[in-house]
Amino acid sequence: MITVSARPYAFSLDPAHVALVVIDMQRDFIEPGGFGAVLGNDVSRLTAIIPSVAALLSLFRGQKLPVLHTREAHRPDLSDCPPAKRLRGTPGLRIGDEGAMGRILIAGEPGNQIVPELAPLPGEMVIDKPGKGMFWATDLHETLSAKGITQLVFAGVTTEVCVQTSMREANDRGYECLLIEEATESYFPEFKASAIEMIVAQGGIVGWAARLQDLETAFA
Ligand code: TIU
Repeated sequence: MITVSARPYAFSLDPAHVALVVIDMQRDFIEPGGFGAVLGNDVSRLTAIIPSVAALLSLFRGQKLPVLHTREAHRPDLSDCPPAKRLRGTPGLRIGDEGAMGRILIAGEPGNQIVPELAPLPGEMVIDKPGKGMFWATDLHETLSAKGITQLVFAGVTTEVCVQTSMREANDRGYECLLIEEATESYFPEFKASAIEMIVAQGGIVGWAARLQDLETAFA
């Protein structure tokens, strides 16, 4: 076991049963012209965490620990996109519409690719998920269970939407979850801060949070 300084208390990381999960670091959320932008967000905040996520990926790859990437992605025929999701709000473009990086949030389109700096390596898991949470309508729990993975270290975007939803889903399925603070971001800084506090409150009701440096120190 490796002890990681964390909140609300130290995280006992088990290298034999841990995986890194990088949530939705796809161009749709990180670059102008994608889903994040058409929802009215300034996407530049999210670009800033790419070096921290890259450092976290290097740490796991260097230790030969498993890595999982997710993408929020819908089928081209939109059969996995509920109208309640597609018709929500008044965005300039909706899911499935043609945007600056191809069809918005559709699997296989340029905007749906993970940013090149964080591209998955051969052998790393890549899960397309139609929901905000990574277990909804995916076979991920079976995949992780088959590999004996019981702990998940989280990074990615956005903190209070897909990251927190995925952490909550994972927590209910019995995984121990650790969020790396510099490797996650929100379009709204106050939401990021609040989401982290919600996760670690009440003795870690959803999980733990740690600084990247604390994880690097623990592995050194
Ligand atoms: N809009 C927003 O903050 N997030 C999403 O729509 N998806 C993810 O968080 N990936």
